[in-house]
Amino acid sequence: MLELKSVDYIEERPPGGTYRSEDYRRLVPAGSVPAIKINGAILHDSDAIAELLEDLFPEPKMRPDDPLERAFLKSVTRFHDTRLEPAVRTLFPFVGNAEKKQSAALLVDAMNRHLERLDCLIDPNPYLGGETLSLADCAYATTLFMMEDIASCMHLEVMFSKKINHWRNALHHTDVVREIIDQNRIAIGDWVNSRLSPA
Ligand SMILES: N[C@@H](CCC(=O)N[C@@H](CS)C(=O)NCC(=O)O)C(=O)O
Repeated sequence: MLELKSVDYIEERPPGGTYRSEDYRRLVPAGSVPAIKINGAILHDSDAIAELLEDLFPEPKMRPDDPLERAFLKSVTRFHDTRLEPAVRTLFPFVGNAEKKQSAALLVDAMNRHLERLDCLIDPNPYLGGETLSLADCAYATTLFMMEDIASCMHLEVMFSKKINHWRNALHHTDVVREIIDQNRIAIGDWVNSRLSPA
């Protein structure tokens, strides 16, 4: 969103190198990444950060005025934050753990069931809110690629419907979004490799 809204920012790693460090907890009491320091305040959670950025930097507009449309897109973002992304995170401990492939397969199945529900929920054209990107699209952009990269390194398949694939391609064909997705994929690839062949 910072890139899409052409906001200047500096990206930093958590002090101490990890969100688990005491220094990071002192700075960000919730202890999660991402967090942002803005106008002297610290805020965690992507969704809260995205809403604030939309309020402070309204151009380009990424949240509709119509109450029902706005609430619908919020519900789609919440589906990401409370269902799909947590399902992806359950796979992380299995990367580089070949003997646990059966358990990982069950978790990928669960992830695929969430994708089926998402397919019924949304009707992107080409984005979730229509012709322009919305906050809800931002929630999904990297996750829709990360889940495939993580599953495929365990030789497991993510089942994207035609509708979701079409939307995923539209996101990847959007310049700023593609750059962020591709950077994220490189970082995920490095992490996967470090798990597959630890130094
Ligand atoms: N939906 C949250 C998820 C953030 C999240 O869980 N981040 C992970 C690292 S990628 C984390 O900080 N985990 C540590 C924790 O939550 O205590 C967001 O986007 O801010």
